Amino acid sequence: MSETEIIYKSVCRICHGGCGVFVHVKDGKVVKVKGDPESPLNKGWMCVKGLKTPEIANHPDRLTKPLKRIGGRGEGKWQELSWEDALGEIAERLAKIRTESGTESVALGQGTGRHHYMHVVRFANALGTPNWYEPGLAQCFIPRITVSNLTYGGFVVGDYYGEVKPKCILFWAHNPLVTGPDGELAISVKRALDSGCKAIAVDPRRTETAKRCGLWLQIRPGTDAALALAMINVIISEGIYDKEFVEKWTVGFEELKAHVAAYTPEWAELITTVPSANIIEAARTYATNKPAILEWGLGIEQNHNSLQTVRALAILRAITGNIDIPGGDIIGMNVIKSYPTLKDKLPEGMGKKRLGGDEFKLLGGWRAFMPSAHIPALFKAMRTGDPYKIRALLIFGNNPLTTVANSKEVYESLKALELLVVTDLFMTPTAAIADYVLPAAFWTETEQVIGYPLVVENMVMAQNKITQRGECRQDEWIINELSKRLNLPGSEESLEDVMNAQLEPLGIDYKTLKEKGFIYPEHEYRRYEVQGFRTPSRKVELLCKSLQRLGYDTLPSFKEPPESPISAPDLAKEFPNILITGSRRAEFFHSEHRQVESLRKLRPDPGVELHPKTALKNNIENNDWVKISTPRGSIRMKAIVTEDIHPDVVSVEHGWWFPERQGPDYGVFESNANVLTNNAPPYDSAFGSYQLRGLLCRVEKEN
Ligand SMILES: Nc1nc2c(c(=O)[nH]1)N[C@H]1C(S)=C(S)[C@@H](COP(=O)(O)OP(=O)(O)OC[C@H]3O[C@@H](n4cnc5c(=O)[nH]c(N)nc54)[C@H](O)[C@@H]3O)O[C@H]1N2
Ligand SMILES: Nc1nc2c(c(=O)[nH]1)N[C@H]1C(S)=C(S)[C@@H](COP(=O)(O)OP(=O)(O)OC[C@H]3O[C@@H](n4cnc5c(=O)[nH]c(N)nc54)[C@H](O)[C@@H]3O)O[C@H]1N2
Ligand code: SF4
Ligand SMILES: [Mo]
Repeated sequence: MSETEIIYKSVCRICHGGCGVFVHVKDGKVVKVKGDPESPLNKGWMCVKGLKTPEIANHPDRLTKPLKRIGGRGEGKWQELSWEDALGEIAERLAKIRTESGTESVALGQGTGRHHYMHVVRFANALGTPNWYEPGLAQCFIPRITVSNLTYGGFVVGDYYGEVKPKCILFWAHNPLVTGPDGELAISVKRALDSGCKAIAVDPRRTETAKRCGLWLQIRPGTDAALALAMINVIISEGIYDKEFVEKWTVGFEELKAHVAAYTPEWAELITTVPSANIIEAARTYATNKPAILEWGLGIEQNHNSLQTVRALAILRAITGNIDIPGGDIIGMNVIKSYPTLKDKLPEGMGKKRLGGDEFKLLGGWRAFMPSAHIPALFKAMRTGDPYKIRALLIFGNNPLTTVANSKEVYESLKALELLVVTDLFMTPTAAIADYVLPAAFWTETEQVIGYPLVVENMVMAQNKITQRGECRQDEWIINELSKRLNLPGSEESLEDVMNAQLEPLGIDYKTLKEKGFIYPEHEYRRYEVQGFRTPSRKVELLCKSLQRLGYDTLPSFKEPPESPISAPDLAKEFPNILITGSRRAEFFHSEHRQVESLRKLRPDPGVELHPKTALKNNIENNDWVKISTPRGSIRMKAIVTEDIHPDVVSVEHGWWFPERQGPDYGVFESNANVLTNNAPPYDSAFGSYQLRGLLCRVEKEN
């Protein structure tokens, strides 16, 4: 007999999200989701992916049982086994490797900020390995978080939620109308733009967001530091900075002023291709329309100068006095306790063994926000055993064959492992070459405390376990079960214990939070007036002495991208266009959702955007299949010829593979952006960021 429909309150987590939702369940299955009009964030709105929750949750291709490889690696022969057997065997093999080669020879991998993110870090510490990675980090968010901490003593996000609305938004390498939420939701940004605030976009593409902006600075990729320095120059030389804030609350202004004197808009025009008149207009608009939000995105981090690029942008906010004011960029209140990552459990001396940690101090050194391994060093150690062999890798929600630079080398690295365990929702090209594949729970099947907006945790929400699919388990459970079998510290604490500990400062437990749905304390603006900024000088550090102590420049500067028409003119004869990769699309999250029919229908084929000038030169027409090549390799995609892109730039989507094709590779090398990208040096000197944007490429019509 069919049950009646039950409606639960929860929070969608297909992306970094925080959309409050109602989940309709019938006969144990999600049948519908709807936005919750009472959620302070989305007020009833949901994006196209979120609305497809039932199709994803109930997808016939979901993994539902633990699998063990029985044929050769990648042969596609699997045996189903019980959790008990799978976890027992994996634990036994891990114990053996740890005893023989030390725990540093076991690595952990994960993807972008999903529910289990901090639990994987906790697992690494409890296990005693310094080697965990995430394909974002150096290329995504760690520069922004670290620089915010160094400069202002806390991470900032745009204040869309208070009574005062922004008068100006500067969207820098960020397209939140498609990619939100990273600290904002697409809908909050849309509302702010609808209210008529001024808006500026810095992007080589005229994105959905840039189309809503009065001013679009069409920048040459990888040159953002030059543009930001020139805007600082204009704001200081025209005296339109916030004098009172600068005098009272910053250090290093005179040094900054002298430093940027040479960085004129004319200087920057030659580097960035943005006309100097537009640079001046952008600087004036941003500095004189207060409060203003500076929305920064990924394009400023996927290059070899990420530290100083991000620093230059951080300084723009401070000299215009937009920090922690209503309608500006606010500093997070972190209303919950930080996740108990057991960092004191990492054995002494292990930090020193972290691959790449010595060289990239702000990624893997002791001053790093969340120390992790440098991906090129880690994958090299899998392949070559230099400086020591990585023998095992446990992956929780990551498809590195699609999301780590230089896919072919990633493949060689993974194949060289003795033990590869992948936990995922679906069989992927990465999972297909694993030894064990474990079925993960989807968001409607998990419990979690969510601090939102990301990193600053001003609001707190509960995600609710509503359904159960097959034998799927949430990653935290899998980690806890392995921890118990390995007798690791912390294994006596359940996930609920951990969540309750996080909620302590709010005086509630997880069960109560679930009933309430969310807690949204009012933001306390300008707390620095009482307690100062959480930096060594208690002020905003325009000049950052902590960086000097680590051997990095205290003031930002520009560096020409290493593979550009200017720095590599000979290579540019063969590869005349500038490549950017990974601009997001609304219907997919990274390499996910290609098997979700209704979403795939919206985007059946991988796309490459190019300018009509490039198309004409190469005899390419809209919708033609084209070959895109770099010195690393070639891929194929369908041409999207558009005026909405810098004439020299070619933009390829990332994350493409074809679940409908045969395993083990599912066509993963055919249209995968990371066949083109480079994981070789030079890297950013502090974070080790490699370049996913601003490389050289060539496009040709396919025969
Ligand atoms: N739908 C969807 N949403 C997502 C994701 C997804 O996969 N799908 N991924 C999530 C994740 S993990 C992240 S990190 C965020 C990323 O979100 P965003 O930061 O908004 O990132 P992108 O769309 O990757 O890039 C933003 C813009 O940077 C531009 N760009 C490229 N190179 C440069 C450059 O050198 N300089 C400048 N100024 N601009 C440049 C691109 O043209 C693009 O329009 O999105 C998150 N949200
Ligand atoms: N060329 C290029 N490469 C990029 C980028 C770019 O712009 N250009 N962007 C980079 C950035 S910013 C990021 S953050 C990374 C993102 O990279 P990843 O987060 O690694 O993204 P995916 O490759 O989609 O891997 C996610 C896998 O996790 C699975 N999954 C989803 N939810 C869960 C869950 O709850 N548990 C488990 N166990 N699995 C789950 C999905 O099915 C999917 O197979 O990509 C990076 N790679
Ligand atoms: S924006 Fe993110 S959280 Fe909101 S509905 Fe879409 S996928 Fe879900
Ligand atoms: Mo990311």
